[in-house]
Parts: sequence; structure tokens; C-alpha cells
Amino acid sequence: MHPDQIIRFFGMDSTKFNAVLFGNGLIHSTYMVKDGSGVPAYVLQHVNHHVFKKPMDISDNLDALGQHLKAIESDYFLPLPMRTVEGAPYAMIDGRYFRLTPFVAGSHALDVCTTPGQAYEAALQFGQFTSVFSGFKTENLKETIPGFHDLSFRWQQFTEALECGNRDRIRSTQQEIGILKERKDIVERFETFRTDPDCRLRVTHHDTKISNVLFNEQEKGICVIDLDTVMPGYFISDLGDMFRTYLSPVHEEESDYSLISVRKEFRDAILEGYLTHMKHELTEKEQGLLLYAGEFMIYMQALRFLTDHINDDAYYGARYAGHNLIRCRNQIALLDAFCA
Ligand code: GN1
Ligand code: MG
Repeated sequence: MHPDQIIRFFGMDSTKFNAVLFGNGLIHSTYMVKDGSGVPAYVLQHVNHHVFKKPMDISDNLDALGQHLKAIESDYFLPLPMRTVEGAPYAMIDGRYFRLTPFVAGSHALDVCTTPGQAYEAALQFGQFTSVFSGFKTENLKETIPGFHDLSFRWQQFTEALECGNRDRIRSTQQEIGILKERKDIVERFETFRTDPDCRLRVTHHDTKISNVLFNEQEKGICVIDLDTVMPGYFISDLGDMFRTYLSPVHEEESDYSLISVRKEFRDAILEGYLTHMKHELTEKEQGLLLYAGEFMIYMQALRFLTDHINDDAYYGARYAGHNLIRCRNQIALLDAFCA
């Protein structure tokens, strides 16, 4: 079925709209649905149910968060997907899950973070997101990807890949494997962190890249989007992924590692923005781990990319031979720059 047709399930006249492929997420397929004059009206997404094995858990989480905002009479803006004409959270077509979200008028997303001002605004948005839900019981959220940012679990997947993965790829990545093994202290610190009662589970976004914030024309943040991985988690995930994805002038796909660097003024902007709402939420113990957040996330992503390379790119896929190895080396270079 052509994506244009799918919006009928949401009560829209499909002849009046046109869907075009949009964005560059690695997991879902996303379409911008434009009206007859080419103005964006909705965002249509095919939810990848191989990655999100229970898509209903995502919609249950979003319902719970929406209800909480009502209960506390908050006017915080969370862009939630629409219901189908039958009242379902997804249009089900041939066993596939599609959802439709109204486009936020006057908004745009950024592919790369080019100014400290943008980093500040995004960090402010993600910090506000967690703090708005500070009174929400995280037990009421489902884990939409079990073990998603559990670094011990990612380490275990890595060691399993070293046992069962592609032998040739293991042989040719001894150097990267060695580097990641040498930094196992990052995993050990995570284990200490999560057993410490002063390190709290909160409503966490878990994908704080710049393209998951909508900006207005004055470059002020409007809201956060891509709420699929919202689940109980630790602040190090959200703060850390901002460090991971905003600090370097080049992104994780860059194969010229000499271009990777850490822009200190962006780091300060992230901290300032994030702490605007989070300063009073974080415990003293957590406040001592602000920079560890970056090591944690960059290291975890390096580990995930290398694991996937060794597993023949089963998770992320590869657009060219060695794609996930390049991404892994990129993250190793970023980790070096971050820790320097
Ligand atoms: C995936 O699909 P996308 O780009 O939003 C991944 C993140 C990684 C990111 C790396 C569900 O996110 O955890 O950080 O790729 N999301 C999932 O680019 O695995
Ligand atoms: Mg995402």
C-alpha cells in the first residue's frame, strides 16, 4: 500500500495529501505528509517492530504520560500521535504498524548542531522533559526495548559476539576489540552507579540527538519528539547522548577521524541548558557524574557498533562494507577526544 493511502485509516482524505520519505533515522521509516499546496501537515511513521517488539508498549507509555500531564494540569507540550478512526494507536497493515502525528506548525528540526545556542536549547528541552515528569512513577512505564541503555547487557552482547560472531571480522578488529576491553572501567562504573541509591531512575528520553528537538524560526526549542524510547532510565543516558552527538563538528558517520574534536563551548552550553531544569532534580552524587555521562554514552555506542559489525550488521544494517566498523572507530576517536 502506498504511504499516501495509510492516512485514510486516521480519517483523512488521502487524495488531498502526499507522503514523501523524510529524515535519516536508522530504525523507522518516516514520511512527511504534505497537503495539496505542499505544506507539511502530518508525520507518518512505520514503526520497526523488529526493534520495538511490542509497539503497544510505546503507545501505552505515551498514554500514561499524557494522562499525567492532564492530572497535574500542566500545559507542557508533548506531540502525541493520533488515534485511528477505530480508536487504535496504530493503523495495522499486513502486520505492520503505522502511526500519524500532527506536524508542529512553524517547526523545523536540525540535522547537525552547529551553534552552542542550539545545544543549549536542546539540552533545556530534554532537561525540562525529565523534570516535568518528576512526580510520575517510573514503574508505570514499560521498557520498550529491554536493556536498551544497560551497559552491562551491551557488554554481555559484545562478549557473546566475540564467541559466536563472524570469525573474519573478529580477526580483523583485534585493535578495536582491545581498545574497548581496556576501557571496561566504564562498564564497572556503571555497575556501581546503578546500585547506588543516590542514582535515580527517571522518565528518560534515551535518544537526545539534535534532530529529536523541534525548533521555531527564532531557533528556540519548542518540544522534544521521537518518544519511542521514553522509559525508566538514568540521566547519564540523556545528558551523555547530547555530549556524544553535539560536541564534535562531524557526526558518527564521518570516516576522516582527524575531523573529530570536542567543542568545549558546546559542552558548557549543554550543561547550562540541561541543568536549568535538572539542577534541583539531580542528587549530589549524580551531579558529580556529569562528565561520566559522556564517557558512558560514547563508549556504549562504540560497543554497539562493533558488536553489530561482528554480527554481520544484523541490527543497524550497513550501506557499505565495514560501515559499522567505521562508525565504531569514529566513536572511539570521539571517546579519546572527550577524555583528553
Ligand atoms: C538509533 O534510529 P535512530 O537514529 O533514532 C538507535 C540509537 C543510536 C542511534 C545511533 C532504537 O537511533 O540508540 O544511538 O541509532 N536507536 C535504537 O545513530 O536502537
Ligand atoms: Mg530514535
